[in-house]
Amino acid sequence: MASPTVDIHTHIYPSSYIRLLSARSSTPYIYAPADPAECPRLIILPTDDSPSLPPSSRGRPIDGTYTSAAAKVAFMDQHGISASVLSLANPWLDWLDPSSGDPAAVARDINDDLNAVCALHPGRLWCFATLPLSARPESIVAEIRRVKGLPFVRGVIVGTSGVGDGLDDARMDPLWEALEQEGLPVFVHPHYGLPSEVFGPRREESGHVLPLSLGFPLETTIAFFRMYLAGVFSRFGGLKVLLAHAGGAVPFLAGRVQSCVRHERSSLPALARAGGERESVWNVLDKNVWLDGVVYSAAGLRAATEAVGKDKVLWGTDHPFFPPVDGKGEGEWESVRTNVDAVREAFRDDENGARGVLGMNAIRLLGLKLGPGEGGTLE
Ligand code: 5CU
Repeated sequence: MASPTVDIHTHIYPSSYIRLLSARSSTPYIYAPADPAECPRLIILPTDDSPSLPPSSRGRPIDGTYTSAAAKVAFMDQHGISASVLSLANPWLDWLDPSSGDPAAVARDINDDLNAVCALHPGRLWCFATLPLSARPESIVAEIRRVKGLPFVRGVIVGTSGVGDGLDDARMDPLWEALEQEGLPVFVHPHYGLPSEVFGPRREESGHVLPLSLGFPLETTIAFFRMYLAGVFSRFGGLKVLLAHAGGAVPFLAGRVQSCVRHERSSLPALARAGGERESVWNVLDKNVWLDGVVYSAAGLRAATEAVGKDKVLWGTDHPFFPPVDGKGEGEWESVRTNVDAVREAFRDDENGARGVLGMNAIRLLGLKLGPGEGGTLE
């Protein structure tokens, strides 16, 4: 039997979330054109809502690939994907204003919705829950405890803003504690990118290329190293984080961060007073970090594997983003093929390593029990 293929990075907007965005008119929102023959538009990134464009051209068309479990499973069948771990796509609930509703109740609806979607395809679909990060800390922790009991939830997804000031904020500690206690891995995913000015005065000429290819992964990179510097992984030694897009530049820059930490004059006296050494970046990568394989190159995958170990890199697609550029979804998606080929090339002489990245590592990390016959056929 072929080895199973598991997609760890695949998004969906369940109906409860679509209702929320459809009721809004500022980012994030869904624009419904007056002509019902036209596709509604999903406007989630700040750069999506440019006043220079008519609303009917802003963002991207949102079709069933973003919202429907049947479309997800059709995509999986088309690509030989045995199982998928669904997550709500950005910007999650980060933007919810607690003064105009109860974020915890909204998160409960979305997580129940996600769990129900997975229940339609047992043995093929699981999910990462979303957290009501603008709710009171007790409510966020209560939702972490509650989703642990939902049969298809295998972790949570968070953006990099945390409860407002980033994932290194001490106010995140009760959340890390609960996630560590419940054994729920945390999928850290970007949304905010970098300030647009860093991309220079001609940035508009290349559209979303710089924010998506560099802004997103560098956002994740910075979020992770801020967590490291704040000692999150020393305080919560059992915390498991899965970093999106192979951790961005984390594998490449870990050594430099480690060196700068060793030489940072301002922290040397404090460390000496504390009688010790800061835990090394490499130790944290070894014990706390998993990376997805959504990096589109063998070179990137090799770096990811070097940084965290070949049993801790997990393949994914980023579906429904990056669809075929010809607008036809029926054939194989080039973005999927590129990520499969990267595994094949990086693990040319290591069939077991390839099997691990393509599926077995996810099965092990998340305790997935695939249905009979779900061997997968991705080659
Ligand atoms: O293309 C995009 O905008 C995105 C996005 O917003 N989120 C994501 O996960 N991938 C691509």
